[in-house]
Amino acid sequence: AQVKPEDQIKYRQAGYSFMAWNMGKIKANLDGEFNVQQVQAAASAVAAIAGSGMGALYGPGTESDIGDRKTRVKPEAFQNMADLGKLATDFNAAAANLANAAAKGDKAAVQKAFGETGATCKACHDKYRLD
Ligand code: ASC
Repeated sequence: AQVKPEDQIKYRQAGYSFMAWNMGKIKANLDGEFNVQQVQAAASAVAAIAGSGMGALYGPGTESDIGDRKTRVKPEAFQNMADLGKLATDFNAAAANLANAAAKGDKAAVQKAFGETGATCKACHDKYRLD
């Protein structure tokens, strides 16, 4: 099914926003009381979205402002789709590892995997996100 460019942007932004909420919950659990069920639910959500094929949401026409909807993806990301795909694969692997650590209920492992996951978020932001 064809997804309109403005909808691709909307869906990908929703995905990142929802992951950010869940990453924030994991951070709060690492900084405070560790509620293993909340961490598992949050990590599962992040891993599921990371593995949901969001690359399909970077199609033609999604590289610039469309109507009143803005995107912070740098234009050069669309000239480097293979590199973007590699960054996404790294993120997906780290998120899966985070979900595995959470499933074990191992706080130290979650701490490590959370840091590694955040590093893969940042790698893409530094290269391909405006601001
Ligand atoms: C988050 C979030 C990000 C990443 C990034 C990691 O929780 O919203 O964008 O982690 O800050 O450096």
